[in-house]
Amino acid sequence: MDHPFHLHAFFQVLARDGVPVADAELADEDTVVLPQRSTVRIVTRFDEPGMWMYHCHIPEHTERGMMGEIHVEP
Ligand SMILES: [Cu+2]
Repeated sequence: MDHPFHLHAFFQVLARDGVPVADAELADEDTVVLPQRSTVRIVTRFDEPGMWMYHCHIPEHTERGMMGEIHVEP
């Protein structure tokens, strides 16, 4: 099934399944839908050090462990 991946920071999707997205599609987002067995490459910038959370936006998936933190050091 699809997973709406959410990061607690804005990012841009650079590629889907290894294929670069068109410049016109580049936009700041905080959620991207990931179809089953797909990948995305994103770029982001963290303005502050700390722990930045990411998770699937489907609550049952988050509760089952589809979440994590990115530790940003100063
Ligand atoms: Cu999910």
